[in-house]
Amino acid sequence: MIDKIEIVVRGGNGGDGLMSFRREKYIPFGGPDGGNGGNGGNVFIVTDSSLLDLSLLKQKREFIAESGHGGGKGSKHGKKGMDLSIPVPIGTMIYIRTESGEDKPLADMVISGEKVLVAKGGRGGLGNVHFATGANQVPRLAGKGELGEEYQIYLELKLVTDMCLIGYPNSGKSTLLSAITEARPRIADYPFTTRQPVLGVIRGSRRDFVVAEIPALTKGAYVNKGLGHEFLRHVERTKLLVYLLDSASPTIVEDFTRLNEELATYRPDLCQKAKIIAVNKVDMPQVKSRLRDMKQSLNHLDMPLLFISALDGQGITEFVTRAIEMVGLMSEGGQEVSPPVLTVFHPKPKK
Ligand SMILES: Nc1nc2c(ncn2[C@@H]2O[C@H](COP(=O)(O)OP(=O)(O)OP(=O)(O)O)[C@@H](O)[C@H]2O)c(=O)[nH]1
Ligand SMILES: [Mg+2]
Repeated sequence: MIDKIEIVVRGGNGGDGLMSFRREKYIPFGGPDGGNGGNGGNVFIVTDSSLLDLSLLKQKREFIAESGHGGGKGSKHGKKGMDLSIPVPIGTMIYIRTESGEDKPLADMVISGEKVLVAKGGRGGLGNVHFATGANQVPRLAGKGELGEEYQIYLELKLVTDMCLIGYPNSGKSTLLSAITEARPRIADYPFTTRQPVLGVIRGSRRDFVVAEIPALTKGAYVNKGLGHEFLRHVERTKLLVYLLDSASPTIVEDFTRLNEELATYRPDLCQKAKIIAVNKVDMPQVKSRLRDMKQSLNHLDMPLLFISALDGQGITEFVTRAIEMVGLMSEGGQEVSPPVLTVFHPKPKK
């Protein structure tokens, strides 16, 4: 998954104005008739809900809109250059690099079809028709088209999902994701099988729900140990955190507490999100005798608690129903963390 990328955007140059004079039979001094050049095309960034990451932009790092056409004879305006739209997934944050090398936030694209102007095309030059005055009826000059704006843009994706599956390595996140969605991540009994976030969709009757598996957290993920830290930012905009615990672990309550601490250290407000605990692998024979004790000790946490087996399907229907219900409640109740309000920044174009 490509979730960070740097690109260069350039508006099209303005077309040049034309210097020309009307020359026709029987009209000996026809006067100036050079038209204006067309404006250069603009570059926009547009959200496309069918995209999951920024990989579409990997091959081509420079995006240049079409230049305006030159002005024509007979005071004809040159054609405007075509605009260029760069598609990005929902959840993309746009930063623009200033001359001092700082990345300033420009927009946070959280709505489908949202469009932001990132580089304006240059204005077309004036044709010599515009320079005619009483004193100068034969203007031998015309305007050159302006250069389009050029910027270096940094794009960073922060997934916008309904729920994120988080947990320690091997807890069964990928198995659960493949049990509840059509996603088919790699499943294996060694740690860190999943090295990138994986998305899946639960098809609901009224709407679909996007589920992400976040690569496993380890102790110290927030200080960049293991893979977790790199991907914790994808948790920021989810509605529901699913803590997936391995029932075979002898320290299941501590597992939860440590996971929670890991998130809190990264960003304290993450702990305020709605949470559900799913205890996985309850099909394992050695777990069955411990289930009652486990239930009792986890009940103290006072949180929605479900016992499941992602492998044989036990408790999965209840889990999905409960999770969707919680996500639905949040969408209606407005508990959802609203996207940060960013100031729209319009730097001066490069000279
Ligand atoms: N018995 C049993 N095994 C399970 C269950 N869920 C997952 N497993 C097994 O646990 C191992 C790890 O499963 P994954 O789904 O890859 O776990 P993960 O959390 O995605 O692992 P990482 O991506 O490495 O963090 C695999 O061998 C699975 O077959 C379950 O409900 N019961
Ligand atoms: Mg996995």
